[in-house]
Amino acid sequence: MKLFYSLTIVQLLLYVNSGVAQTAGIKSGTIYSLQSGTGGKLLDVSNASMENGASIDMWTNTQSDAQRWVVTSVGKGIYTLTNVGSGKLLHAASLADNAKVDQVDSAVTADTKWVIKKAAKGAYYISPAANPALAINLPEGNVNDGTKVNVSKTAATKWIFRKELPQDAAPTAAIAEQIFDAWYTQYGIETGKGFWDQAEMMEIVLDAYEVTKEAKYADRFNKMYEHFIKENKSDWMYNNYNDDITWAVLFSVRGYLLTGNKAYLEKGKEQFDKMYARAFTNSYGGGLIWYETKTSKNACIEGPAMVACCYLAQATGDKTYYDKAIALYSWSKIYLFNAATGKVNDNIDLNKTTGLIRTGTWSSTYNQGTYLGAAVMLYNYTKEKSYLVEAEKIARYARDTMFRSATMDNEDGGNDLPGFKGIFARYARKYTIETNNTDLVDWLRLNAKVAYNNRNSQQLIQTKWATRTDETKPKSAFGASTAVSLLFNLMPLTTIH
Ligand code: 7K2
Repeated sequence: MKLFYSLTIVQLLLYVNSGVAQTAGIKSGTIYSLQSGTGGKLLDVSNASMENGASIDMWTNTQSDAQRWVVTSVGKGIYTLTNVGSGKLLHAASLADNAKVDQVDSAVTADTKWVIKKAAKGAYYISPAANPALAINLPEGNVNDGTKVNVSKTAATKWIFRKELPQDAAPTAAIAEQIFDAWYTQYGIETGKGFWDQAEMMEIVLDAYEVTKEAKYADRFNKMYEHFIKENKSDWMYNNYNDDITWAVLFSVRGYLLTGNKAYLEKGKEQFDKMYARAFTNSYGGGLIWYETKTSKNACIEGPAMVACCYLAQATGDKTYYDKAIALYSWSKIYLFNAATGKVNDNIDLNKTTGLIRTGTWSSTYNQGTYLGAAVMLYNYTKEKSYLVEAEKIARYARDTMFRSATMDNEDGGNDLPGFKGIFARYARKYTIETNNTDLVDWLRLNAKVAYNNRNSQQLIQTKWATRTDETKPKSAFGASTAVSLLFNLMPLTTIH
C-alpha cells in the first residue's frame, strides 16, 4: 500500500513536471527578442502584419512588438512563441524541408509547437516539435532586412534569446510625441520649403496643439507660420492652385481659432476672399476652379474651401461664409459626391469633344476627409440630419469600400499623395468626437498599431502604414507626416469606447 502511494506520488510529480519542464535558460511567460547568430537581425513578423499566414522574416532591431515573442512552455522542452504585436503564433506552414514559417491564430496545433534546444551559451535551435529534424533557418548568406526564414534540415541558425520588457502599443500620448519629434527634427519641418505640403504639415502641428494644449506646439506653429510667409510671401495669389491657397487658409484660420492670434485670421480671411473671388465660376452650375486657366473643378478645392468657410464663419461671426459652404456642398452632391454611397469623386471636367461633363472617379483619403469634415461642421451649424447621415456614409465608404477595414497601405506616389492620409485622420477625429459615432475608431486604432510597429529604428514611419519603413531615411517628409497626424488625432478617441 505504502509502495503504491509513493509510486503514485512519483508518477504524479513526473506528470506535473512534464508540463513545466523547461529548457535551461528559457523562462515560460517571458518576452524575448530572437537574434540570429548570423547577421545579428531579429526574427520578425513581416510588415508587422496582423493577418494569418503572414511570413516571418529578419529585420534590423527597431524595438517593434512585431519582433518580440512570448515564449510559453507547453511540454517538456516544448514551447509556443506568440508574437507580441499580432498575438499570433509562430507556425511551420508545413513540415517539409525548406517550408515557410508564418503566423496563425491562437489555436495550438502541432505545427505551432517548437522544441527549443540549447546550441551554445544563450543560443538555441528552434525545431518544429512535430519534426525535430528541421529547424528555423536563415537561408544562408542572406542577412538583408526582409529575408524570410524557413524550416530546414541543414545549417540550422542559432538564435540568441534576449529578454525584453513589455512596452506600450500605439496609440498613446508618449508614442505620438516620440514619432512627432523624430519627424519634426529629422526632416527639418520647421523650416521646410513647400507650399501645400508645408501648409498641411502646419496643420499637423496644430493637431498636436489642439490635442495636448502644450505651448511648445503653438510656438512651433508660430515659427512655421513666420517661415511660411517668408518663404512663400504674404500674398499668395501668384500661385495658380486655388487649393494650395486654401490649404494655407486652413492653417491660418484654424491657427487663430486655437491660439487667438488675430494676425493669422486676418491673413486667412484676406487670402480666402481673394481666392474665392477668382475661383468661383458658374460653369457646371457653380463650384470652384481648381487651377486658374484650367477648366476642372476638383474635390481637393471644394472640400478644403467648405471647411475653410466653416472656420471663417466661426472665427468672424459672418454667417455668409456658411452660405458659401452650403452652396459648395449642395453643388458637390450633384457633381462630385455621391450622397447615397458616400464616395467623393476626384474631379469633373469638360470633355472637349462631346462638350459634356466627365467625372474623374478616383477617390482618395484626403477628399473623403475634407468632405467628412464639412458634413460634420454643416450638421453642427444647421442641425439638419441629412449631413449627419452623409457624414456616416463618407466615413464608411472610406473604411469599408476603399480599405475593407484593413490597414491603409496606399497613396505613396509622387509628391502629393503621401500626405493625404494625415488629412483624413484629422477629420476622422472631428467626426468621432463631434457626432459620437465610433464607426472609425477600431479601424484607426488598428492602423496606428500597425503603423507604429512598422517604424524604423530612427522612429520614422513612412506613409504606407502596413509596410515596414526602410532603415534608409524615407525621402518624403510629407509621407512621414501622416502617422504623426494619425497618432495625435487618435488621442481623444481613446476615451470614447
Ligand atoms: O488632380 C488634382 C487632384 O484632383 C488630385 O486629387 C491630385 C492627386 O492631384 C491634383 S491636386 C495636387 C496638387 C495640390 N496642390 C499643389 C499642386 O502642386 C498639386 O498638383 O494627385
